[in-house]
Amino acid sequence: MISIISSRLSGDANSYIEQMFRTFDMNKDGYIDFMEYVAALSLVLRGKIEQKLRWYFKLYDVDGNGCIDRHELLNIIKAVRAINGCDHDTSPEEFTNRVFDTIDINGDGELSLEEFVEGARKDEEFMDVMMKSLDLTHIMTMINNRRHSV
Ligand SMILES: [Ca+2]
Ligand SMILES: [Ca+2]
Ligand SMILES: [Ca+2]
Repeated sequence: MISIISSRLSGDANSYIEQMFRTFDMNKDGYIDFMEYVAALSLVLRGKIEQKLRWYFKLYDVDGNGCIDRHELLNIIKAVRAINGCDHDTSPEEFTNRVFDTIDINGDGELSLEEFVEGARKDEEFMDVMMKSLDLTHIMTMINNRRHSV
């Protein structure tokens, strides 16, 4: 099962998993230890929406400059779709553009933390994608897998 999922994953999805792994690896030693695993699980299972959104923001801001740009969001959307493997009416590009047009309030082409959190709250479809991006069944399997292969 795991190998089937892995073989379907694109490079986008793999780098997304890498990024997620790094976010969970809080002391940056290259391993997800038990406490980090538990912290990740409890955020995913019991975290409040606001907490999760802040965490997503950190995850999606790949270059860590404090903003999510169009390119970063597009990569995430592609990865989420690759991981969840379902069909959509809109392309990742169309979806990214729509989200940006809706939630980039000051129109500077980047999403600040405030814009991101507010936007996700107001935009049901975007929120849905965000919540799917932490779909445990796939993500935790992959992280667990990765954890043992390091
Ligand atoms: Ca660690
Ligand atoms: Ca960024
Ligand atoms: Ca903005």
